[in-house]
Amino acid sequence: MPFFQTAPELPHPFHADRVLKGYLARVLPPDVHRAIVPEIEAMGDLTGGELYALQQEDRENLPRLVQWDAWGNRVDRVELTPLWKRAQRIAAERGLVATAYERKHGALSRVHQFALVYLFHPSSDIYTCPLAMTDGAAKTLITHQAHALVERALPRLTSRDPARAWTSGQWMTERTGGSDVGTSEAIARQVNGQWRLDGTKWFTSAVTAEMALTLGRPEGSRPGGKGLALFYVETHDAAGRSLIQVNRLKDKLGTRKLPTAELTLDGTPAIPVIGLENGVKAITPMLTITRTWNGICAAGEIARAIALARDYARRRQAFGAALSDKPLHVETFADQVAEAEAAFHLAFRAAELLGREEAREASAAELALLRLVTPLSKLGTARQAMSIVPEVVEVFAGAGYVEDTGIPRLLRDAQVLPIWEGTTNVLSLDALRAIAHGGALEALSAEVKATAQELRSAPLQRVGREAASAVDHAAGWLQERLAKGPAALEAGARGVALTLARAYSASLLCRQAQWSIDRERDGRSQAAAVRFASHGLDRLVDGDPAAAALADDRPMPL
Ligand code: MFK
Repeated sequence: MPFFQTAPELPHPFHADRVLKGYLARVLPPDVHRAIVPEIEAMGDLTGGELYALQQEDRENLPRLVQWDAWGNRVDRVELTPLWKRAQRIAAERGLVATAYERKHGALSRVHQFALVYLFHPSSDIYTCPLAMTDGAAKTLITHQAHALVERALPRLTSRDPARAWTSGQWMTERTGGSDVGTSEAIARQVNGQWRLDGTKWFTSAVTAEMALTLGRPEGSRPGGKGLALFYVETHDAAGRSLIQVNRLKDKLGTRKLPTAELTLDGTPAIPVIGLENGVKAITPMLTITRTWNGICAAGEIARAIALARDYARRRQAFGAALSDKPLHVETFADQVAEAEAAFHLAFRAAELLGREEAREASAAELALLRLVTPLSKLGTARQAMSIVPEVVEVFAGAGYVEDTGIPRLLRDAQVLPIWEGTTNVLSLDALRAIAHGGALEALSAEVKATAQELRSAPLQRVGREAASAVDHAAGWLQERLAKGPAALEAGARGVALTLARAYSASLLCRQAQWSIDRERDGRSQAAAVRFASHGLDRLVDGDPAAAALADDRPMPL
């Protein structure tokens, strides 16, 4: 009988997820836990069963842009993959956006919502992108009290009825790039009292959305982000005709089921959301939401990668034993598991704080903390996905490099996480912006120190102290760099952001680990905390005068 390797089997995404179950058991009061967990468990049934199977079957399908109908009419219709069509229904019916706005569980409603999203994401072929945008659009319209738009769009954006539900797009990126959005060139003109947009949006979220939030510069306005205005756009008129031209779908490295488009606005009707200036600032509520989704989705994708690799390692026989019994595999894989557990807690802490803000239960310190934890969670978890997922692919070795195992998708889809919604460097600068507002670093430091005080297990106490000392080091470093000027500060921004992200993750993981020791008599979270800290929390780097010579290959006299 010739040898055939056994394929990995996905364990139940909820039942097999010790980290998610333990977290929910700790943070949810018993009545909320009883109410929510069956729903989350059911999402696990779906995402590990029907959706996962469909994802494998659907592997080679791609969305298709149909620009013209048989009679020469420009239609710009996108034909979706079967999984996306199914995901549309599930997302509405299971309230993946609605849960946050129904707010059945007060400040814990975001934890409720994001536990569902965390399980849904890895089997959704990135249907979470339009959902994140939809959530961000709802939040932005509410924040700006754009009453007429809230009345028109919110019931759709938060509907549980698939026939009524809308998704929103976010069109920020132009040919000038997705980071320095203030350079956007789209022009807004008022014609007979109606605002209209002209320009090219170069990299949009899913173009299947019924509406979008976008930026345009009212004619004659000043340059930069302050001269832009935030607009609400619907993509079709009442007769169903497209109000935008879809030039092409992007041919991307990953997220290939997601119909990201390049489009032209040619007199597209638009409604200002809040005034006619400060558009960049006006769209930031959307960024807060989509960055939180990014962190949760990174944690979900990492969990999927770990679950598949763990299962495979138990099946794979090599050199006379299962891979899961090989000491070197065990060492290297445990490193990834520890990083994954830390990433989970950072992502969910952002969700907790957001929920507290929305339920108006957040203190001033928590509000400042939310502003900092949002970029930290986005950038920290995205970088962790980029280190963990390639290691997981390596566990599968050659099989992980072969498309029909489904493993390469994990790698491709992870690579987007540190890119969209702000790169690691852009978000590191955003973290400095958050710190400059005041109160955020102080709140983070106070929380990390309070946690360190509460820990009773000696190994956790050591990690707790290390986290506190990394935060102190970052705070001292910032003071010192402030005195040296903006270039010195900017050069070290990533080091500061990663240090804070890692130290805060370690502290959050310690809190969970102490609970797990006390309540579950389980040492795995403690082991994860110790191992995570052993990878180093402090990522601060001293300025290197040779950096420009190396980066730009300039001559460097000795
Ligand atoms: C699962 C997830 C799915 C995701 C799918 C994504 C598909 C879509 C594809 C894309 O479009 S990806 C590209 C997304 N682009 C970004 O996320 C933007 C990245 N760039 C930034 O975030 C820059 O930092 C920023 C554009 C905001 C910088 O622009 P400016 O004009 O230099 O901003 P400035 O002057 O620093 O800030 C303007 C105001 O906004 C300031 O307030 P004040 O005027 O009161 O001083 C800032 O404090 C405020 N602000 C900036 N960032 C903020 C913020 N406020 C709150 N939160 C923030 N994050």
